[in-house]
Amino acid sequence: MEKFEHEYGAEQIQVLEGLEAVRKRPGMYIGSVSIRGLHHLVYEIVDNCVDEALAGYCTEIDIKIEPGNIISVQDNGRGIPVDIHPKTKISAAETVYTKLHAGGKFGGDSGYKVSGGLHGVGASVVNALSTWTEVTIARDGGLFEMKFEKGKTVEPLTRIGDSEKTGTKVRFLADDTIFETLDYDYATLEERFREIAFLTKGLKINIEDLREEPSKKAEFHFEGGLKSFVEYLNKNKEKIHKDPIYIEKDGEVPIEIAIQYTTSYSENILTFVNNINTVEGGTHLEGFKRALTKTFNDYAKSHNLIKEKDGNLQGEDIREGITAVISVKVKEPQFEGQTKTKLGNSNVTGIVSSAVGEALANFLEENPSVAKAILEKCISASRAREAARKARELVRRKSALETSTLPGKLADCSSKVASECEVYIVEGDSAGGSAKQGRDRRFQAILPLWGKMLNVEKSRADKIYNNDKLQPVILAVGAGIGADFDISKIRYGKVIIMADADVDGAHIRTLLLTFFFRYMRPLIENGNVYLAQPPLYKLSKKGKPDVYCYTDEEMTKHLNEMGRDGVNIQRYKGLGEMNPEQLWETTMNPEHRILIKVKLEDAIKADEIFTILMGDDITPRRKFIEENAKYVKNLDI
Ligand code: 28G
Repeated sequence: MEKFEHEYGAEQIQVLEGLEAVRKRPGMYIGSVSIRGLHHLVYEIVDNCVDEALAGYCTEIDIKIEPGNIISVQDNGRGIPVDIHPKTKISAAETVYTKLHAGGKFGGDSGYKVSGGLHGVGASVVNALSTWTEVTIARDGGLFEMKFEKGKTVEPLTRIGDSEKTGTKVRFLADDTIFETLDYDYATLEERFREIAFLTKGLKINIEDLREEPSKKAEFHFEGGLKSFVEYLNKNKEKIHKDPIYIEKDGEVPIEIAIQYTTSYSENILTFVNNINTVEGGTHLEGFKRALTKTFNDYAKSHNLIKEKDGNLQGEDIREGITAVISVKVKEPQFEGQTKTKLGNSNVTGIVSSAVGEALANFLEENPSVAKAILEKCISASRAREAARKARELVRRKSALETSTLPGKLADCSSKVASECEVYIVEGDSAGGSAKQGRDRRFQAILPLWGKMLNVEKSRADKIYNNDKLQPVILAVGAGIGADFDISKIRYGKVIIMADADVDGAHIRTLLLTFFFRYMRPLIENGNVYLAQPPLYKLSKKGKPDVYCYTDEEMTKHLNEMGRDGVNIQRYKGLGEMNPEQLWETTMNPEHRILIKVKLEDAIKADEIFTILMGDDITPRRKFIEENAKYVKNLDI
């Protein structure tokens, strides 16, 4: 109780500061004033609806992006209390919207409001950062409204009519003098609300973007909760067992987990604490992994699926092909790590571990055929890991013995200062030849790629090491792969994929991005991977310098400027059509070239496309090709 009093006092001091502090330093409250911060305003308001749902009173949320970037959020909960505080003479609802932290860390009913981090700063922060806000509440038989401008009350809570219903509706216009942009990204919001709907079983979330006709909209409602989430993540993958394994346990730390194994070789475990994606993992993930490893090993031994003398299956073997979502609710979460997305509460490890251990052991006993199928995969993963280790040692031994372990086809640059060096990965020998002649050899290296395409989707690490197409890439980059990848060893600051703008080019790009994503992810996260952008057209006219165009729009623009008559349009079909000088001028010269830095999202997209194109499941592949047939044709002119 004493602690409560003390901290309440500290809160009050902040209240004195008022919402001006929020407008002065918005970044402190919502992270940034970029589009991310803007989206946070919406999440903040929707979080309040979700809390009301978790408390058991709200079943449906409507979110609208109205023309003019006005956000409207409505729930069918109890409605924010409208009673007037006898001392302050201010309604509870107005207090929530005008006082920093009101209803936050210590007030929340559901008890799972988040302290620290970016969430849970409260509706008052949204109000402070909005040009205007209006709140409508249906409750106690009445309909009430209140209005604010830049966080200041312009109309205190007023009864404007009667209502049989209950609920809260909030509309706000974010302040364009504070945010860099008000242009909400519908896809980003939609994805987050889908996620929240998965995480909040039974809650219906509707989102509609009315800024353009026809409007975009989506409705999310998952009675299966995380089971539906895992099915969604695995929709294009080949499953090893039909129904996800589902674990739900209430208690001091409520836990919900769903697991489903696929034939893929990667591990995909998402973790959430109080609906926040804990990207850096933490104690809940540790507890989960610990139980998974122990339970499968115990089962495998007691059912004679592995021999005592072979030792244990490693955690990574047991996680190969796993898709899992872990969601825990923690009363006072401690977030650690660089991005404050790592759960620190140490008691959570044991709680999750024992809940998972118990439930999983039961599941395996009751579903022996599923247990066997999963363990067969784990055992072959373990064999492959052993083979990969041998292959890796071979590569290492080679590098110790040979003076140069660089691939034969690599035309290296003379500088050895990685930060200033670049390697162009080029498909095909003819383009490779032009690139070699056209480059600035002081800092530009060329690695031509040829040989048969490896299907990373169907390959384990041992095959990757020995693949004739990818091994040169691994050796040239010089930093290993997978768990051994060491970014400090990279030999080039820029790894540039240079491919044609056609189907084959798209194929090699997808392959390389997928490979980097799965085996050299830090390279992408660190911003070292780029796509070269060769021109699509050359316009030439007597007496004028040639003009290179990189898009159709650019071409039309320049064509008009040059007065169309007598202009010769050359369309480049491939890199091989350019002579070395042209390739240097248009695509490799740092002064003129256009490089696109690959973001993690791009790689995730590539990985998804790759799964569809290369995976065993034919239906999504056919669907993808049908849906993209037009695009592919365009690329292939
Ligand atoms: C539509 C957009 C955003 C909300 C509620 C409902 C209650 C509430 C909200 O109470 C103050 C502090 C702790 C109880 C709680 C209603 C209890 C009883 C509520 C929302 C009072 C906040 N009746 N619905 N806040 N608590 N929806 N939607 O903001 O003691 S906020």
